[in-house]
Amino acid sequence: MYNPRFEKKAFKKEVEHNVKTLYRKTIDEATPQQLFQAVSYAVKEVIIDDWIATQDQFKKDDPKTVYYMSMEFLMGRALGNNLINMTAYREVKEALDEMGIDLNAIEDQEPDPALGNGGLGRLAACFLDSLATLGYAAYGCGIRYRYGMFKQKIENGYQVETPDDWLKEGNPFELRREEYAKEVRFGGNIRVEYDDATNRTKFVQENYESVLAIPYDMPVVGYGNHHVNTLRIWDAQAITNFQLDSFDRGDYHKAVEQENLAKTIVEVLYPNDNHYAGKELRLKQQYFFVSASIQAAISKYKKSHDDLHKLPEKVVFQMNDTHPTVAVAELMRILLDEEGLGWNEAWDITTHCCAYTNHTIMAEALEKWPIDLFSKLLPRVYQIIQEIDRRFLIQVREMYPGNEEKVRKMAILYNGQVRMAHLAIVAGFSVNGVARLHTEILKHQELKDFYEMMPEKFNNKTNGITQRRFLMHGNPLLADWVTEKLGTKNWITDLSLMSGLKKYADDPKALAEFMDIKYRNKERLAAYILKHNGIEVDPRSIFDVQVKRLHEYKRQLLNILHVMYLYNQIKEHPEMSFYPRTFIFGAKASAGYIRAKEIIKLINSVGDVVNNDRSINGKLKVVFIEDYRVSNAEIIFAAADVSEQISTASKEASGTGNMKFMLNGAPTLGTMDGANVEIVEEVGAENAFIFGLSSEEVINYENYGGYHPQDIYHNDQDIHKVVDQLVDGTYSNGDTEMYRDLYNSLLTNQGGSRADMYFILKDFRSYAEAQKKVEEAYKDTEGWAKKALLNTACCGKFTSDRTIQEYVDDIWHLDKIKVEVETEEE
Ligand code: 73E
Repeated sequence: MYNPRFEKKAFKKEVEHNVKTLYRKTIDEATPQQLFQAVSYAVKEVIIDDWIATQDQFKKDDPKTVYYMSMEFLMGRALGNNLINMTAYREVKEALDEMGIDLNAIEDQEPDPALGNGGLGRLAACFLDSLATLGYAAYGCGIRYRYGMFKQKIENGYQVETPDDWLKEGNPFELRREEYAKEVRFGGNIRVEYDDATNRTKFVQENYESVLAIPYDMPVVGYGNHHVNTLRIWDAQAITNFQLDSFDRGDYHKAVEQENLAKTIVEVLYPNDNHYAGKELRLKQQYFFVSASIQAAISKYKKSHDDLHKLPEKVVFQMNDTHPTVAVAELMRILLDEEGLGWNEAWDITTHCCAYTNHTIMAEALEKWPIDLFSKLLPRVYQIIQEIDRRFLIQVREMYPGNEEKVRKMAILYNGQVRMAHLAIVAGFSVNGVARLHTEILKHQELKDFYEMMPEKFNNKTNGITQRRFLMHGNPLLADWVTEKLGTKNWITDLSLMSGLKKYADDPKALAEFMDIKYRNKERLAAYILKHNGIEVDPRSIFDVQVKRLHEYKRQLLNILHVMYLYNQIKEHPEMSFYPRTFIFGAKASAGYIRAKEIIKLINSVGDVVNNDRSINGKLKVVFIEDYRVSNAEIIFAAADVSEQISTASKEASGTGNMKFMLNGAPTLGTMDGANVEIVEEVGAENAFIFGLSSEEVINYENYGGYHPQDIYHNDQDIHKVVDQLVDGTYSNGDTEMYRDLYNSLLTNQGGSRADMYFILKDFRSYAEAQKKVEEAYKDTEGWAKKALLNTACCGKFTSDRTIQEYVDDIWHLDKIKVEVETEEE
């Protein structure tokens, strides 16, 4: 047994006790939410012991620690995941059953912590899970947003956003750690002083505003190893509390301002995925959590070490995209101004502590802060960046004498802007992409100049996902089947073992079992859809799924145009054989992204028409799942037959949803983009459906002025018809303007952007053919089962455990920890 405190009798008693002391109620009287709280506190009790044991072990072993700095951690619900990782899920489920409590219903009471937008934030969460499971010392460093990703409602086909008040009932798993608060300063001016005693120039920030950063710690439980790391997210509080004496001193205005600053800074997650909005508040958020986290890391280090020069032996800061890149300048500032080191020493330490991950080449996502905004908000940090840039450009000129074009292309400060990616590359000792293709594009296109100058920094780390959440928790039926077939549970921490399933690819009984599990998961999703959408879908139909953020480059528009084409086909040829299909979408659009919202409306409109057309006998259904998030994602992946990964080649750096589908036995229908390339390599081209332009072709078109979608529109009657249906009222009750913008975006150049810049019409035929192959393949029941099973069997590479081990081996060089706890035999 993992821990005697999960022994049924003891656990039940603990839950009863919690209901009593928290709410003065009995189990029968408690509401589901109160039961959730009581159960969570009982679980937390056990976690805390392991958490303490882990921290004690850290003190003994003094391991090197990674600080994973990220604006986003899309953790998803904690209760079920913690139980799984403590190997107590079953016992607790049974204990609660005996009390007449349904664990699933209790889990549903937990708000989904959604402190992230999409892939980037979820990757951070998977990484924390793997770091703890592999036994490495790690902190996640981020922001405790008061409101996370908005909740999405669909009203009359349109997306409506409502605030995500995730903390309203209290978060049972967090600990407020007032005693580790740090001050963070903004604005003001820098006074330069000469200190005769030390012979040094001193930089003193004056007239600044400041806030107090208060850490909240959340446990990150490793699987079955008693290892508990910490996700430390920062809340903001005013330093000068709103006191009368400051009013008397005439500081009333400042007191109010600081109150406001503290309140606004952590108020809300910016809901933009793959997009830079350039808002001052966003930069405040970045500096706020970065400064607090680095201060905390340095104070911790100094408690048991006295030589800051050796900081890189114990500490590494991994920057999750450029969002936390002020970290390099902040670390320099602390070393220079607070610790009194010289520039060269400080630079040597910084450039051995900081590493950078690039997640996107989308131009609109590049962070380029206006210098006037930046220097006003962070005057000292800005001075330091100027000096970093000055010294870097000397190197560039040395290496490329007379080549001022290089200087312009590579400078950190250029054209009135601070280019954060350049700062991250210059100051980081490692620059990595997130899939092989993406890293190659970085090296040879986007970051070519930097790669030529410092090739040793560049490396690839193909993303991964945690099988603990996305198979064990999300798909218990398949998880149990895998354990039975492999004869071991070891795949839970060693996903390469999944290859042992390959031998069942020709075993009719195993294939039938596999597809039966898929069917039961489809029934579960069908029930969810009926409950939430009021739409009846047939679990025998092909569940064709595209769930991810809504973005033009992800091409949900291609998918829905193809649905419109299929509908036309069925209407025009009612006798044609057609295997019933359910197209399932789930996607949030950033609140200000108008075109993305039009696409959501279009999907819902097509659904309305198609789902209500009795003449097609239910052959086609279109479902838009509201409020796509981690908790319903788990149910969706488990039930998918087809995984739509159809981004314009070169645009999706990796994708991670693709891996979750694969793990759950859904073949990929996709382009040769991001990690799809490696998925196909692992599973074999015969077990995927690949279509469309290659990344090279796309990049070539882009470099030579695009292509002419009008040619396709005029020459292909099916495409012509579908595109026209955007403006002939078919899906808009006769309104010819509702989708005019989408129509125009496909056919005409507009301002800065080219017609059909995501190559939707260009790839349409090839996509439709691949879809036809999916249908043919699905009709062959056993052939399909084999493909599906092989996807699960070949997914071993895509565990975040593998990714994290590569980060450790090549970048972080962390020490493994073994947490010793006294328990009975496990
Ligand atoms: O391809 C995905 C990738 O799998 C990429 O688009 C995403 O990161 C995932 C994890 O590596 C991503 N998100 C962002 N940039 N890349 C981003 C940019 C700005 C704000 C929020 C998110």
